Amino acid sequence: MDVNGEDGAVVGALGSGDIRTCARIISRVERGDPGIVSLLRALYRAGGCSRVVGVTGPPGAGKSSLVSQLIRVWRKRGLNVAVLAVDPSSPFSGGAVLGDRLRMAEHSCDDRVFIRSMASRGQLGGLTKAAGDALTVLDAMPWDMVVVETVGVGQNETDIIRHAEVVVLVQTPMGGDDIQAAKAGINEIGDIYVVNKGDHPEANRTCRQLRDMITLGQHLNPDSSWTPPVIKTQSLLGEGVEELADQIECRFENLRTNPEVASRRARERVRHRTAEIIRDMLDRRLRSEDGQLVETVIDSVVARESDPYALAESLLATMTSRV
Ligand SMILES: Nc1nc2c(ncn2[C@@H]2O[C@H](COP(=O)(O)OP(=O)(O)O)[C@@H](O)[C@H]2O)c(=O)[nH]1
Ligand SMILES: [Mg+2]
Repeated sequence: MDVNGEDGAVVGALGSGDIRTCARIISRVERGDPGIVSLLRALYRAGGCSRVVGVTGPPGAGKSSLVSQLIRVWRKRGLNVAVLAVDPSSPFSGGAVLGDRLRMAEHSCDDRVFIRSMASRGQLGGLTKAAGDALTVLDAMPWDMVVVETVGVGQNETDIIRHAEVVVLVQTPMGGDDIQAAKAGINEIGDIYVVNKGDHPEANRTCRQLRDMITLGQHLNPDSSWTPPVIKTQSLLGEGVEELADQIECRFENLRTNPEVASRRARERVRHRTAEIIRDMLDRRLRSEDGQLVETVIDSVVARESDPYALAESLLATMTSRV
């Protein structure tokens, strides 16, 4: 693949850890700038050296506070950290995102830490696609750890968390019914479970129940080499966070020594990423002149002389004939 001079310079700058370039490129990604594709292609090929950790769970579970504490532990261990906090539920960069900034403010003067928030405002493509691109940028830089924090439980095909190599699922102490509800996500996506707000009286019981559930579901887990641990944390005080960092490390080590599992997971990530890029490409086409084609036949569909399936097929045929 030929990389043009300008892209080459950016790849070089990012490769040497230039934070200003990183911020600038992520802004272009966020705007959905179509001119950035050749750069992203080069970055993907140059990247893949960071460890990408996903932190997910319901809003208010303490993900951002936990990530802030993790940064502290990792910095103490001499690691450089980048964080992408993605909140699909936030239409503007308001509430949650501002909250993240406050929670992570203690790291703002550290040039070995980079924190960026993304919300779903005005991306041309979806937020998931933009987040995937932003991770491609970060992963082409010399960060030891790249964290993607996002809301959810990771069961949706378009989930941002599917970009991560190791997923930490953050829960809070809960009652029996909620535990049942949480069951669906167990073993499906989490490599490590955290019960945050360990100061809550139900915390120990929730940990026990989660452990039982993981043990029960373990025969369904395609990866028998790893039983997801459950860690109790108190992210405001940093309790349990060293252990969490150790377990993240353990899981990466476990994947390194289980190449088949690691490769299956890597292939799954590429599948998701590719599907996401295709959706984005189609979306952009529909907004461009190809989309105008809809207008030329739309009335025949409204009049039921044609149908939306036929319209979709002919549009797709037109688009792919022009690739
Ligand atoms: N009691 C208690 N509150 C916590 C703990 N961790 C976070 N919180 C509080 O929970 C709220 C949500 O935290 P935040 O990190 O923004 O959660 P996020 O939405 O999952 O990122 C904040 O008010 C935190 O102060 C904890 O360990 N114990
Ligand atoms: Mg948060």
